[in-house]
Amino acid sequence: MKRTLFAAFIAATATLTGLVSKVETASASGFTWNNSWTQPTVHSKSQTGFNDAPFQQFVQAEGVAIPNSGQFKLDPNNLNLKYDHNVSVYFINEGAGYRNQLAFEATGTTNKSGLLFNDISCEGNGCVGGWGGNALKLGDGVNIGNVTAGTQLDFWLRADGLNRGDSANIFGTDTASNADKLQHAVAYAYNNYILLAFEDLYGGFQASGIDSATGRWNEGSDRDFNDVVVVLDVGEANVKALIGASVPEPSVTLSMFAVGAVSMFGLRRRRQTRTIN
Ligand SMILES: [Ca+2]
Ligand SMILES: [Ca+2]
Repeated sequence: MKRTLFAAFIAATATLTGLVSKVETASASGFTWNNSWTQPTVHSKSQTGFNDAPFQQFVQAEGVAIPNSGQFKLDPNNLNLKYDHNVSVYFINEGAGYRNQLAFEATGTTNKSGLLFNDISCEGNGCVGGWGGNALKLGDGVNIGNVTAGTQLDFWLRADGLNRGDSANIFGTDTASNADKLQHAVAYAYNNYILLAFEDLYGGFQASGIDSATGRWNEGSDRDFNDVVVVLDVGEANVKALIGASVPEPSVTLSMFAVGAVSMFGLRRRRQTRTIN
């Protein structure tokens, strides 16, 4: 059951990624993790006013794929900003024994990169994990400053990087850059923010042993994409532009066609019926 859901999930994502990649120009290749990066100042939600509560519904219990709950799926490798914005990233949750790290890279009219969170370990009520570290509370955020129109944002997870350093696997929002050639990030638009959720284990679902293609170990992945969950504040205008630029999947096209057909009979429906399965 889980596996079937996940297969459908990946198939749908692959379709969307394939279509969007045809108009993709910016590239994140050449990224390297810089061990001299330091943790930016972490602001609590009482300082920023950010409310993490609406996003907790998308944080999955261990081993369970993210359901379709009315959020709009985006291509995590196509997070291009059409408008300037002072960008912040908020920690939502984590369900990982690993002490993960997250970095960003901006390429385009703004070019910079850096660490977002040095130790993604959750403390307090509501944590999926809670397996040591206690570095972040729900809703904690960092600011990466102004990012100008015409910039692509990419994000990189260093899996258990706090412990493993340079020997850790690094997974990006660009699936092609990942050693196991699997998707490790999903993105959704919700409430004028972008939810980004990562899988930190190498290899396919429950795969074990050495991956002969790379010599790296498969890690029995559960592919639950709850190992690092963050929200990006890139501004409402950018989120709306990203939704508008997304190529609808066949199921979405069908539902939109159905809406059109209903409208012909004089009934009004809003575009909120766009859903993805
Ligand atoms: Ca997990
Ligand atoms: Ca996982």
